[in-house]
Amino acid sequence: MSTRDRLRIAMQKSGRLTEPALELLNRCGLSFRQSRDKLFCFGEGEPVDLLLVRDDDIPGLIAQGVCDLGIVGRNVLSEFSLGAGPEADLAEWRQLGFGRCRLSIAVPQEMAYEQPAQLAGRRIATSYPGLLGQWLRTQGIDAGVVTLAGSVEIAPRLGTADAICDLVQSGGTLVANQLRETDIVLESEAVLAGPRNLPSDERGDMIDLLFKRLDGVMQVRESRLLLLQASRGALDAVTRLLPGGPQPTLLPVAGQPDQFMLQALCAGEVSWRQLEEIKKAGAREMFVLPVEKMLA
Ligand code: PRT
Ligand code: ZN
Repeated sequence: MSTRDRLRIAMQKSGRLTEPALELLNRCGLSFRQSRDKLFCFGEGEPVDLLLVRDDDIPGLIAQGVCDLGIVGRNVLSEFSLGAGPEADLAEWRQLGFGRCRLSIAVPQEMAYEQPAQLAGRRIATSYPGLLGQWLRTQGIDAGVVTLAGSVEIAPRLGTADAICDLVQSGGTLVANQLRETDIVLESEAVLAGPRNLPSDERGDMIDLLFKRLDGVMQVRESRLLLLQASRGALDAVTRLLPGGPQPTLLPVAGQPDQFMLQALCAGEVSWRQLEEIKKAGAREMFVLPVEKMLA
């Protein structure tokens, strides 16, 4: 196989998305040789390699065809797509459930802010001029956009802006800078990005396989398998209390014709309280197990 027969995925070299992205790829059965501080990681087993770069470079590397896919925040991907021409047609192929944050407008705490219209004629500092500009247009607001590469949150105190548009997670940074979040411009999380038209060769097959594994991993990530025993008479009451998920499976218990083993896939955590309720309805021998893999 020549190098380009192998799939190449771009991901952040060192930052918030690095650990969870690697963990997710590992869960998809991909492992890599070479230490993480190197630029390139060679895939062992499957023909999938990693390119470790700054997150801001990831959409461009996909658009240029240097990488087939990339793991990047929606904020970075959308900002790139707004700035790039139509020839760079990138798609968000999967949402990955980590790196969650929001791109928000924030104003000084003392400002009597009630609605976006009050931003008209003001200067808003941001590292996301494309996304902010788009939001301002949809709101019909004419405001000044001050583009900064970093430290956006101190702009109002420095007097270089009246408000900011920046990423927020816990909100701690805003509070520390006497700012208040007012409007959400974009909800973000890490996504698997790629060209809208995926290759149809061996790399395309590998992408298909990766998507299927990812779907399995994402589906079971929060899932729990609930196992319990109940008598025939209690089955209805017990089943009614089961938290979500598809129909449970019933198995007979050898030598006890009135007893059943019930197995149910639950979409999320099963709490102690839920278990206690199900037990009250007649269940015994209850187990809650994490689900590691699933292939539909
Ligand atoms: O070196 P490189 O360019 O690759 O890294 P980077 O510094 O640009 O990125 P990094 O690692 O900080 O973030 C990577 C991605 O993580 C972002 O593009 C987002 O998609 C996502 N993410 C999730 C966040 C946050 N949460 C986050 N809280 N990115 C940045 N922040 C910053 C934010 O800019 C602000 O300064 O954290 C501060 C706010 O956090 P709270 O918790 O105080 O609200
Ligand atoms: Zn960056």
